[in-house]
Amino acid sequence: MREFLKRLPKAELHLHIEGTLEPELMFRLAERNAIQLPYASVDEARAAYQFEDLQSFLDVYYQGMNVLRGEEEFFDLALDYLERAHRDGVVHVELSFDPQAHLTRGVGLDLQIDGLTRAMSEAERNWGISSRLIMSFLRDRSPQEALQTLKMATPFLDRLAAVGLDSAERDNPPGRFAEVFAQARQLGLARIAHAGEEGPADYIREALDRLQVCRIDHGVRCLEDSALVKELRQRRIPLTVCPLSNVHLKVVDDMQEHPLPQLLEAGLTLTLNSDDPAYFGGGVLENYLACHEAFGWDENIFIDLAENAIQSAFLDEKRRRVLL
Ligand code: ES4
Ligand code: ZN
Repeated sequence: MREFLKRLPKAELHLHIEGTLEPELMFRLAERNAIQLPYASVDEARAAYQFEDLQSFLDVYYQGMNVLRGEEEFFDLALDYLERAHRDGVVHVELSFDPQAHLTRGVGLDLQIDGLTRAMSEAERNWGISSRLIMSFLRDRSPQEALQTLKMATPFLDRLAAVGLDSAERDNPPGRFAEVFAQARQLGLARIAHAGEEGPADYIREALDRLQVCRIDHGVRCLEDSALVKELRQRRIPLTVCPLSNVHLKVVDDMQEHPLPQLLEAGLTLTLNSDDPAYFGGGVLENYLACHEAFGWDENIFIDLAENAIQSAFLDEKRRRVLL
């Protein structure tokens, strides 16, 4: 099965590029910039990746990205990840980044976007892997800051596929960001949002109604609202589900308890993704394999899920046809 899943052309739609920072690269970049890390070794860093919930992960995640200081670090981060993705049989990636987490550390938006997009071009040249960039707003910071960030992104709009919404979900409903999402829409940007991971099903509805998103990141808690499930099914709204992330952040107790079989039974448009592969036990291939092991899914189910991702991607129709 591993060989089959590896060869299956996969697209990854839910990936935080800062969450691909493996401890080995973290140590290299720390050395380059003479930064003191809170870990004595790569092994000690890995051992610290034990989380109780989303917030306890986010604390470690924001700490880790402190080694990203300039264009070169964003380039190294993205190229390192895209090479691993290519080796796992990933043919297209939509990578999110969190500009506010870097702007607040004094790293300019131009450096972030230049480094990431230079790596994306090089990866396409080297390995034929295509990729798009998604700019995410941090929902645990103010809507005003998100508006400023969108304004700063004006010179780079042609390099963005969409805007997203991430970070601590609880008590940060999507509606707070209605204005910035409306402006993004005016600018011609597609919209997605994390919803229904730790937050309630209501946040999924709110993201659909008030942010006009075309995809939901996670969305696993939609099952708590049958009318919402019906709407998601009828509108074929893709859910970018991240099973290993859900286990590591204790959204579910273990893979056996994951609601993916019910989501599939409900006729929803599902995709499998890694979220933060350096922190949650592996990339998109490991997530496919974990589903095979937990649910006994056969090849046909994975063919459908991989096709869902390609159909749901921000791709021009020519590239989509090549990938299907
Ligand atoms: C994130 Cl809400 C969430 N989940 C996983 N990774 C993240 N990175 C930023 N926000
Ligand atoms: Zn995520």
